[in-house]
Amino acid sequence: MSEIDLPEDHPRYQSLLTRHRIEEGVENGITSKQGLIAEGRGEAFDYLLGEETIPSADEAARAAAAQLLLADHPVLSVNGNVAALVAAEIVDLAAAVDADIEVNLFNRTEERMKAIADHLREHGADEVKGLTADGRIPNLSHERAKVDADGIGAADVVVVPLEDGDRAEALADLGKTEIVIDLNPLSRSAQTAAIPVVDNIIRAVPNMTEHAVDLRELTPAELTEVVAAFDADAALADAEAAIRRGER
Ligand code: PTJ
Repeated sequence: MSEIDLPEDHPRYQSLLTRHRIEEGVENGITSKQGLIAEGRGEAFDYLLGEETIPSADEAARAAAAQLLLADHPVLSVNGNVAALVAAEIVDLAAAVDADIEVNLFNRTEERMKAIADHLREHGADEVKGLTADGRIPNLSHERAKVDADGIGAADVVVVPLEDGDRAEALADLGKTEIVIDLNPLSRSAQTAAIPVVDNIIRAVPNMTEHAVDLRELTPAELTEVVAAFDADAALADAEAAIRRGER
């Protein structure tokens, strides 16, 4: 039995586990109520994708891992849904690619910032950025624009999972290379990303870590080839086609 009292081979196990973690996130002051709505939207896409990592999403995860290994200063951005769903997995990915972890919220309150930072530390994070908030993303309303100057402010590559389109666009406008994890291939965030990973975050993050471990021995030139071989438009079109076919 698992953390939700269901056998792991239950056909709806992943989806029920995800709901359970999000509910718990709301109860613990980590996830916003809007996060429940975002989760429902994601689930619908995941259902149509067969609740599995399609091959083009796996290629995207591999390119994302290569991009993170090439980065000078990669940062993984964490919101209330990400913290509730994959706190330990984010810590593992950060260790595998030597990235910073930064809390960056759409509905920012000091209480949630602190609850999420504590939750990440409980799951093994040494340092959690985002609370200093001495940097700003231009062209975004005040609260949502707050970043750490030596975190997302100084990053060259940022992983932005489950992000709203405005902020994804504003970060891309700053010239940062964006890796977006979003189950909706039509979302502005996915469309803005250099590397869109159209997959459930609970599969995508551990998958990126596995790829990073496999790619670690490659030279920078070889890693650059992995990134260059990835075609974002083709990956988005493939995910949309898979969703429209809805084959399960
Ligand atoms: O914690 P905060 O305050 O920063 O708020 C975070 C939310 C998620 C509420 C906020 O960023 C938001 O409203 O996001 P949106 O605009 O609803 O977009 C969320 C996107 O994530 C949608 O395109 C969903 O399809 C997608 N999504 C939801 N759950 C998952 C997901 N993608 C991957 N894995 C999921 N589990």
